[in-house]
Amino acid sequence: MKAQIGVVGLAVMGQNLALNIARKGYIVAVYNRTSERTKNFVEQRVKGEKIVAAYDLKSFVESLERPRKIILMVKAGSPVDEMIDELLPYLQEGDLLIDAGNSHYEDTNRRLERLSKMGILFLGTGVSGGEYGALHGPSIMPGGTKEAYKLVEEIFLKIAAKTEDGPCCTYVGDYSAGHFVKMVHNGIEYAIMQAIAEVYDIMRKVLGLQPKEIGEIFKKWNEGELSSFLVEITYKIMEKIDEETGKPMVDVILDKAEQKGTGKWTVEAALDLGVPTPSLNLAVVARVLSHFKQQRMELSKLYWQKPIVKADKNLIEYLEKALSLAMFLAYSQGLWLISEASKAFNYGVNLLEILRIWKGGCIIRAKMIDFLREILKENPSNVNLLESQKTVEYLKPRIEPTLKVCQIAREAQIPTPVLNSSLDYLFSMKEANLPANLIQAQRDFFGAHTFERIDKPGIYHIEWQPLE
Ligand code: NBP
Repeated sequence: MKAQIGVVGLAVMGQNLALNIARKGYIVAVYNRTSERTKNFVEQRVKGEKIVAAYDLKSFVESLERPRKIILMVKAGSPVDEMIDELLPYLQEGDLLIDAGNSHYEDTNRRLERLSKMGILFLGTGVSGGEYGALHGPSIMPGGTKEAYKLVEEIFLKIAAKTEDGPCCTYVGDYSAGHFVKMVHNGIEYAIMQAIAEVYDIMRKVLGLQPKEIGEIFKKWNEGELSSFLVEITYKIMEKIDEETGKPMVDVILDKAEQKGTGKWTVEAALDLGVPTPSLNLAVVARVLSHFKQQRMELSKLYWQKPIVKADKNLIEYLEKALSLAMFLAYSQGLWLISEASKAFNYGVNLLEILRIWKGGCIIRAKMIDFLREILKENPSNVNLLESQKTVEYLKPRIEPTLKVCQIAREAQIPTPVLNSSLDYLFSMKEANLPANLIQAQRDFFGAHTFERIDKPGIYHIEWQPLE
């Protein structure tokens, strides 16, 4: 019997995805560039699942039923192109390639165009949930043609995470919609992670709490409105002890945050499309800045001064509110970006569906998503969630506590880029009069860039000073 689907790339994601599919009753063919990895996988992890290992691409492709369905789970970037080039000689019209890695959406468009000319179907598919999700149920975001999606819909729905609102997989939209949405998912993830880290930092430096105590607070928060995967793993991280030193694990980890690109791409896309996503932007900047460890250590001596640490008895409560405000705004900025991209690139994305498939399996799954869906359901065309009365009622009481948190952090000289930028975003968006009038005047002064007036239509330029 032929295999019903193939997986190329057997690093953490590919292995777990292949096992997940096989455990749902499908026959899965697997291939990896380095045969050693395939061998180890089959010997160590395959236990009775119907997994057929191939050690050359020809026999891998030949082991698949037609039309062939092949999931590529290789490193994003040139490895995807190389794999496609190597597979092409063995493929036939109507076969389907699914790029399930974190590819850049523009690469996906390019690959789609190239492959469609050859009659090969292609799905740019975002998969979130890490290795655990890949094995037990990820959130799956496929984009491309509906025809291509239909070929794998049954398998995807079976392997996806399940919530009371159904499997966490939906046809996201045309072209590179799947990879765009996954990219923004990661951008939101960066912002929420950074906001949590800032809250943790304040608990340590202002309140002098130990990781175990902080873990207890996050654990409690995880039972309330902040209930989410990222808050859950945070309390588990706080509880973890390093076996070598006996210290909290978090205290032996170097404070340099890595990134693989999706956060940066989100910010680039947002700037290109003209959508303000400051919380997401600052989360990327915070990771970049963290890399200057040596400089930070030297500068900390040069600028050292005893910080004014003003604890407030309600600080924990304020922190909870500040984190919920930052989380909400990270989602709302990301959703706005997706909706603008959907218009610009003709994706046809349904934001309610995106939120539904983010309810389970993925890294940004959170109780708050139900609330976001409620807001969006009232008016699905209202892509800027800030305009909803429900949002106003939610955010208004959180402004004061967030402000208090930011003020305390300022006084203690603790950086809070995402908490601050979330507030600044809200303050800017709800400000009827921004000082952009002065920017326009400056531009016109030095570059004759013109400006509009508030009292009559038209484009104006004045002589700000004699030219001589
Ligand atoms: P990696 O991103 O670490 O990639 C390793 C895999 O790519 C191996 O199978 C490797 O084969 C293969 N590969 C490379 Br590298 N260069 C290749 C080439 N030129 N031709 C063929 N194969 C090549 O694996 P991963 O962490 O499992 O992630 C896979 C994809 O899923 C990535 O795009 C990633 O961004 C995305 N993703 C990862 C996670 C996560 O939690 N890790 C979550 C969601 C999405 P080899 O064994 O021969 O070196």
